[in-house]
Amino acid sequence: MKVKRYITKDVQEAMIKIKSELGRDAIILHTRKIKERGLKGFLKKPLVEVVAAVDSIEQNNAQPKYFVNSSPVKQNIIEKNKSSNVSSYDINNINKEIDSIKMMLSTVIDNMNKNSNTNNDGVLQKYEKCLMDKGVIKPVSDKILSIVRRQISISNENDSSIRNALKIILKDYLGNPYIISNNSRKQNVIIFVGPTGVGKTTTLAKLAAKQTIMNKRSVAFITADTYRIAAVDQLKTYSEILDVPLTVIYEPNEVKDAIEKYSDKDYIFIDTAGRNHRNKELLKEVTSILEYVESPEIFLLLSLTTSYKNIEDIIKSYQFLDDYSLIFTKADETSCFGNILNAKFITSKPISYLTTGQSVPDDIEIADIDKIVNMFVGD
Ligand SMILES: Nc1nc2c(ncn2[C@@H]2O[C@H](COP(=O)(O)OP(=O)(O)OP(=O)(O)O)[C@@H](O)[C@H]2O)c(=O)[nH]1
Ligand SMILES: [Mg+2]
Repeated sequence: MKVKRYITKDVQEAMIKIKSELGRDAIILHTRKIKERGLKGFLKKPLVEVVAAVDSIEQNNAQPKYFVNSSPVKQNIIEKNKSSNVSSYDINNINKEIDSIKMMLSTVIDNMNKNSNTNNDGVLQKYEKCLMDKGVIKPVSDKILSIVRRQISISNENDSSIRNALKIILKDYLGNPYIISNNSRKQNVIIFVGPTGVGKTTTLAKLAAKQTIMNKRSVAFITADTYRIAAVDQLKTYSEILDVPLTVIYEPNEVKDAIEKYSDKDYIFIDTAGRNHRNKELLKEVTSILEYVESPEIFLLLSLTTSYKNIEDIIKSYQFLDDYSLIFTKADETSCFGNILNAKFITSKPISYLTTGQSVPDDIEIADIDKIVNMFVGD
């Protein structure tokens, strides 16, 4: 190892000398500014001291290597210097310089990350607005966007890659739709609950019609809605059109016999009276009916025209239900689909169907998750 000290007017001059004298494998061990002593030195520009080293001198036209690397190289130099005449003072200085370069590099990387996150944040804010304009509440959009933020890389992502990440996350968040079971070996008992006028009876008729007309399955209706005179008539009309038997029950315990009566049917659809969700006594009726039904599939219906506050209250009032799926009605009457994400956030229950009009049986579709995601962040 040859170590040489150069004192020149600037670093460039030192490099030229090092290059010509020590060759391209030379490493810079140390640089500092120095001033000549006395008045002369005070008046003159400072000089530069550069200490360079090389294992063996090579061709003169070679480039010197700058020593700005991390620990393995540092270790390498220390190893090499063990057998050389570089003093421990020089090695300490090298270590200090490496540590300060490392600090500088990490500051530069931090700043790069900050800049790219700021750029990503601009795009994310746009999508936050998109979600909130559609009625998604802040905690839900924060939750979703924080996942996006974690998943996109530190580099400056473009709009379409952020949107794709958001789509994947929304899809994952919404999960797979739950559709009424198609188990031909067992009887499927399906019960519809929800607030007044949400579309329970109409939705029941739509789903029953699909089973009987399209799937050629046998169906029966039970209604516990004797609260309004017209309610029985409404379901009776559908039962006649679809040629499906109907039993009206006046007390919850009567549901047991009615189910037994239809033991030969593939599907039994049970309609319940729409109840003011703020009246807990009235809601108990649903609990009582459920006591007599063995493993029913329960659907809670929510209208997409309902405000978030009311959706939240409705969901809370049906907390007594263990397991259910969500049907969103009246999707045709709004462009605010935020409550789909909000309801999912509060309940974590599967989404089943969306109803899209008054027409029986056509205006219903299985929740198409891709379509829902596109409603929020479509192209
Ligand atoms: N626009 C629109 N109207 C709907 C939809 N579903 C149901 N309706 C209408 O909403 C009104 C109430 O529907 P019902 O099926 O009687 O609602 P319900 O929940 O059974 O009502 P109650 O039994 O009184 O609690 C009717 O006029 C339906 O035609 C839908 O998807 N879109
Ligand atoms: Mg009804």
